[in-house]
Amino acid sequence: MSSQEIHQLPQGFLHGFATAAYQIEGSPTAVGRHPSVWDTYTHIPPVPGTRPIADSSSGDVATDSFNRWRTDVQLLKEYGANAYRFSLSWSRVVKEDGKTPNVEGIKWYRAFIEELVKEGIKPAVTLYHWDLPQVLHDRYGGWLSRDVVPDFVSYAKICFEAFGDLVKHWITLNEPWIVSVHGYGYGTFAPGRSSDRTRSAEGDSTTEPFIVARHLILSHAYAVKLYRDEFHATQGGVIGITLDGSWYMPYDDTPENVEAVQTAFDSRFGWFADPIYKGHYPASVKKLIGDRLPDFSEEEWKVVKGSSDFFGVNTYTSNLVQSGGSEEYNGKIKTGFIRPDGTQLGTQAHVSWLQTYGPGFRQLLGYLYKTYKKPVYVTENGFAVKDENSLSSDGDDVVNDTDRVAYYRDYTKGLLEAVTIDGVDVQAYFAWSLLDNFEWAEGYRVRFGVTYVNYETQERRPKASSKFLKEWFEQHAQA
Ligand code: GBH
Repeated sequence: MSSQEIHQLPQGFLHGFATAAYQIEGSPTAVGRHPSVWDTYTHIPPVPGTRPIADSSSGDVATDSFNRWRTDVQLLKEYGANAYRFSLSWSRVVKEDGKTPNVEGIKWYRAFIEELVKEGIKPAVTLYHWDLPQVLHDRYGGWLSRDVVPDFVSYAKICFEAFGDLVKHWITLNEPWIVSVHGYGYGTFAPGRSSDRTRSAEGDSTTEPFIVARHLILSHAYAVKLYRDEFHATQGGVIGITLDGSWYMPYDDTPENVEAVQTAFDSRFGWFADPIYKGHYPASVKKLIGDRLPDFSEEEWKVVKGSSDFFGVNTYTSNLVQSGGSEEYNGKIKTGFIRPDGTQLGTQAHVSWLQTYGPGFRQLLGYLYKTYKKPVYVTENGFAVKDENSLSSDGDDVVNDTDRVAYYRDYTKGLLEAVTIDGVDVQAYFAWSLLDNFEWAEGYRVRFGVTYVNYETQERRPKASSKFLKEWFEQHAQA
């Protein structure tokens, strides 16, 4: 390989790792933090006797990153990251009234962000990664009420004021589809509302996810408006949203299955992305949800349309799509990994929803760029190795994460081809995750980290995948 052929990622490309507050911080009452809906959900099951979390755990300790943050910054340095995506805990940043700045909490984040910057690591900050202050849920139903919009905007304002001199990359919301559907449809994530009475005592899965989605979109859009009106001129950063989804391909070439692919994209991405980047809902979503899909006023549409500087995407896998599913959040399509000839897309992860398929990643990057015409930020991408959690923490097997290395080899190849061959404007890549951590409803049974965490001692051990990415960043990103 000649020297011209390496360093193909564009100047200024952000490369690093991602985490989220509730999954790593622990210390739920330190520096004036108060409960979020995830504290409540993990401690009080929505229906007595049910187990919302597979191993009955919580984020009370997690990776203890509230105390071990200097170690985490050193890991980032060691891995050659020039950026770190993490989220702020809303209930550490504001007081228990849900509004007033919490000086102690802000001071803690400020010290952390200063350390990152000092080490040459750019902070990419997510304002909301699923941890709504419980007080706002109790006061007016949280995301179910439009009252959440001014509260989110005032929280965002506190963050721009406190950290905006150092933070130049803001992500308003992480995966609003998941918040809406898992939180208020299936009831498998906090606050655990669902029509399924074996999961939840309250909720209406046929309407609530759509109402919640509307308030998420408005909260995002008005926070962006505030940033652009009052902070951008002096702080000069960018702000956008992160959506999640997969690359969808037809199971076979029947017209129904080919059409189902577009419906899959519309339901997973378009429900949020079309309003934000195009200023209208996708036709297939409108048709399917009808008048349960709440519209925006003319004034709101003006704020929503164009409210993201980039397309943030969390993506892990690809799916083969068939028509004829029953579930409307997904556009009534069926997804799978097995082709008609019986072969599967790639290596199966420990979680059922994930198989390795790098070519689909390349295709997805191209699709999002072509469809939404914004620079793409890959804000999460990663793999959970099968049975990794049953390995002994003392042995070397836990750091020899061969399937994760193979995954990253395949996906970084897809990324590079998207950039250099397809001409896709990708400007960031964050691997999920810096550390093994609290994997929501799976608890600590599922590990996504490039660093092994021994949950008894909190010892961190770099896995082979961290070394692979370090070398890949060195070879492909410009200094
Ligand atoms: C990301 O979501 C999250 O942003 C991150 O916090 C998380 O740790 C990471 O994924 C790894 O899971 O069990 O069949 O109902 C990615 C979207 C949402 C995909 C939840 C899997 C559960 C599918 N994920 N979903 S299922």
